[in-house]
Amino acid sequence: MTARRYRRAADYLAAAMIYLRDNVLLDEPLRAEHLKPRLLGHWGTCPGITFAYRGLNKLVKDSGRRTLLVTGPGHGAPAVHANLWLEGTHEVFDPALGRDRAGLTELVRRFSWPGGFPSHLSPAVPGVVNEGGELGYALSTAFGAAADDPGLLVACIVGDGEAETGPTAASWHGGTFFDDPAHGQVLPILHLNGYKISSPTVYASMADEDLIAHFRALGWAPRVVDVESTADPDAELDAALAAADRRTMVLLRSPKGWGVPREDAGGRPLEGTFHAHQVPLEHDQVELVERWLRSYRPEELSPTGCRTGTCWTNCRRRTCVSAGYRRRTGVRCGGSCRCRTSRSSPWPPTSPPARRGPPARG
Ligand SMILES: Cc1ncc(C[n+]2csc(CCOP(=O)(O)OP(=O)(O)O)c2C)c(N)n1
Ligand SMILES: [Mg+2]
Repeated sequence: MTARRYRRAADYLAAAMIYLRDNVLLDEPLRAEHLKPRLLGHWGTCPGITFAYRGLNKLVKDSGRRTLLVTGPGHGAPAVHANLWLEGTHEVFDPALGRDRAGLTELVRRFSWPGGFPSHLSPAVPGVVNEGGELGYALSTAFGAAADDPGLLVACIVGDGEAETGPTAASWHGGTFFDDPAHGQVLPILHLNGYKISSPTVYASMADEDLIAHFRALGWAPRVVDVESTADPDAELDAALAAADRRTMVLLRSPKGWGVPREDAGGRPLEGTFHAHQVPLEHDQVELVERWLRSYRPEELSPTGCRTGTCWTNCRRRTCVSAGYRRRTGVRCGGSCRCRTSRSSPWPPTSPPARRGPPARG
């Protein structure tokens, strides 16, 4: 499955989770009764999360590295569920979420539904160690997860709104202590989609060169991936992730709500604006919702044109799907214990850490 096709599947699933309780593969024309009665979710951050997630899964597959993802924008839970389903992690933990039509229907219905998945990420979701809902702690959680676990890569998506919180502003300094090989590697991905809830963000408003200078001063070596300024943004992300070392962070620019219609039926702009933050279209615009959902061509997402959903992940060219949930969720020792390897240096250290020089210019 190509990167774009994979993202198309994941983006479709995330949007379907927010909107649909029936007709989940659009086998028939969309009608109001197919929509959930209360539309509750956050679309705006989802396509960017999936963009990063797809790249990280390729990295896991290519490198075999145990990798944990800490998702700061936990309100983007539909994207994480979509990816967990596509890669097969969900079905490991819950056979009702198998990668077939029944599992897909269950996944879509369960989101934001009484007794189902909460609208935000929670520790009940496989691989999630950071509760969604209160922004600010993703990066410090990522450092905590990487501490004393030398083989672990902890990727951490930080929203540009979350990045304006005091806790996150302080957390960038965590890298100071993580040059120590006794620890895992933290790889921040600052998601610059331009907006928090309804106003622009400081970081997204800064020029690339100023952002790079700012984060270099904090000890990071930033790599910019701007999905709108390149023909193959997935390849650009793959290159950045493959070359990532302990100093690397990714500055990811993508439009808020990437993929939603440019404007609603009344001409209100959606894609790339704060209007895309939560539910971009309400019940009264069911025709536009259908057009949007069909733009992902759910009927074509299987290579054979079958409509069971299984081929989305079981096709032979699974180039971008994770090599297994244990690696993807950072699990070791069967998952139930958090055993410690012996440290290569004493803790707390008996002498102050060596001063870090500036990261190499890249
Ligand atoms: C501490 C805290 N303050 C406010 C909120 C309300 N809130 C929910 S989502 C959001 C915007 C987040 O923006 P950003 O981090 O840029 O995420 P994205 O744009 O990817 O949705 C805010 C302010 C919150 N969840 N936590
Ligand atoms: Mg944002």
